[in-house]
Amino acid sequence: MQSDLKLRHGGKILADALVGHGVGMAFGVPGESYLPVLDGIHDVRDRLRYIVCRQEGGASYMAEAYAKLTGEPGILFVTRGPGATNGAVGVHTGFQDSTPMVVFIGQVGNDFVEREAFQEIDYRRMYGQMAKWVAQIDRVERIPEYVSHAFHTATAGRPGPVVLALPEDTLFAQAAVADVPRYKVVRAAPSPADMRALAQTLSGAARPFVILGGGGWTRPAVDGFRAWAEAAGLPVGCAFRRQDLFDNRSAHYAGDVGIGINPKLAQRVKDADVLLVIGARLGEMTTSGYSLLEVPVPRQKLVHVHAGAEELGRVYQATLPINCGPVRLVEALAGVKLDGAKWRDGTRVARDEYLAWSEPLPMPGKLHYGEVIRALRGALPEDAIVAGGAGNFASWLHRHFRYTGFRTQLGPTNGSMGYGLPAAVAAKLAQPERTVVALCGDGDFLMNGQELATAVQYGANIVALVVNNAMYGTIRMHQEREYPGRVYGTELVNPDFAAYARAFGAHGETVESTEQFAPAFERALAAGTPALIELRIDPDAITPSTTLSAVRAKALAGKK
Ligand SMILES: Cc1ncc(C[n+]2csc(CCOP(=O)(O)OP(=O)(O)O)c2C)c(N)n1
Ligand SMILES: [Mg+2]
Repeated sequence: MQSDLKLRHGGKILADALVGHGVGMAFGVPGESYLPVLDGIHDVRDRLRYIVCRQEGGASYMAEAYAKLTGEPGILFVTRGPGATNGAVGVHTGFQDSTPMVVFIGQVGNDFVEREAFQEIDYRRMYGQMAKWVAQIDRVERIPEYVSHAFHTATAGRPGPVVLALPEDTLFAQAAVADVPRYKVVRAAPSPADMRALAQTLSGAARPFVILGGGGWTRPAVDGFRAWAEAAGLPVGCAFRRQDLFDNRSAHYAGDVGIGINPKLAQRVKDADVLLVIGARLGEMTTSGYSLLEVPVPRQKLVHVHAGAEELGRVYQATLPINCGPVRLVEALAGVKLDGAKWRDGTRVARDEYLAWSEPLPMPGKLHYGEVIRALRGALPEDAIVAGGAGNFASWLHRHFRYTGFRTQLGPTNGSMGYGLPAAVAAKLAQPERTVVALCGDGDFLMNGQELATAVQYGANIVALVVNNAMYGTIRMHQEREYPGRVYGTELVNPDFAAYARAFGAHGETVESTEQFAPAFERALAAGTPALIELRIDPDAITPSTTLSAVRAKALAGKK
């Protein structure tokens, strides 16, 4: 057998392994540390596209967003120390977002290791807390085994990032080794006893509420859950930045259980007698700072379904912990029939409260940003993807947009700035037939504005909306609340964003009033290039429901 195998260098063995695992796209910034990998991909470039980016922060977000959208592990290539440090932000995002990723990092050769050679870092220590597994492939013959291990680990249980360091000697060395077949996703299933207990707990409920979140969802799981929940008459909310797990147009959708939660929804969660939580970790953002449920034993009966066994009981002791992911749970739910007569009225009220909450309120200035989000609801096709970053500007999106279903939202649950633009670029590259919009803040956008070059280079015709309030508004808001009037370190002097976009070869426009938005957006969609619209909002409009001056006045009054 062995004699039939051809000698290949490590880079080629790795590239062939990726193709074997079904990888169609990888993101990265090149380095001399992994030249053999690029050479290996050169041979398979009709099947595996390496997208060259401008900064590893952008590349790592792209790999993360690609995986979040497609469910396939996101592949990132970065060079040694500087590349690995720049690329960390997307890995941290992937970890908190439970997104499967396989990150490859160039490494000094084993002949120089532990000398603090040029750009040398021990990635096992550096990435230890940000990845499910970090390893270094020290023998060329073992590349197929390590890569297979990496794909299994990234996708099994609670998905997440895996990091593999590639010493130069491993990549340049040659070996005659066999490829391995494509990885399989390992999924635990609930036991029949779990499902009987779940049915019994819900049947006894008077005020049940469901929260969906986390990773590992698929379109059939999302669709299957919706059909089941609607038949059961249950009210459903989505965890922070997971609003696309349940069609927001459904009469059973009650809103997002995240930052800036509808107070009535928060009360509903607190008052629920049974909470069915599927996939969400019940982290700080989803629990309003661990206040919706008491730590460690909630007053509500908690049915907590999570793919990571270690998450169950980590913060909250569930009445019924079930260790499985959403796919197998939804399959098993098909056998659970509930009579929802007791709670149908509650579901109707929850829906009405959501509809009222999601209507834009008046705000200062000529450009009403809430109305812009409302306009987007109507202007976008049903399967459009809206990617958002982190900052107060995103709270209008969370509150006023209606996500129509699986993977119409891309957002970082770790609240990491600079995500929207690269995520949108990756989404457009992965699924070019869909309309993709990035929603960015002025601070947020410039954390990865350079990736407009990547969008132009690959014809990823996304529309970026940049909400300009000339400040790191979120921090300014907190500053005014804690130290009113003592503004420091939060003001921004911005470039002309439209001109910036045009410098890359993208379409750029500035919008200063509500009426200007719809025609500008149409032009942006039709531009035939990536496009950017700067939205100049009144800086006083700090959240969808309050102003900066009101925050300051309240804080000052409190200090008297
Ligand atoms: C990478 C990163 N750096 C810093 C922060 C802290 N932070 C959170 S929101 C924010 C300001 C966001 O500013 P902008 O994008 O202009 O949005 P705005 O709040 O003004 O709407 C900052 C600095 C963060 N979340 N992520
Ligand atoms: Mg801002």
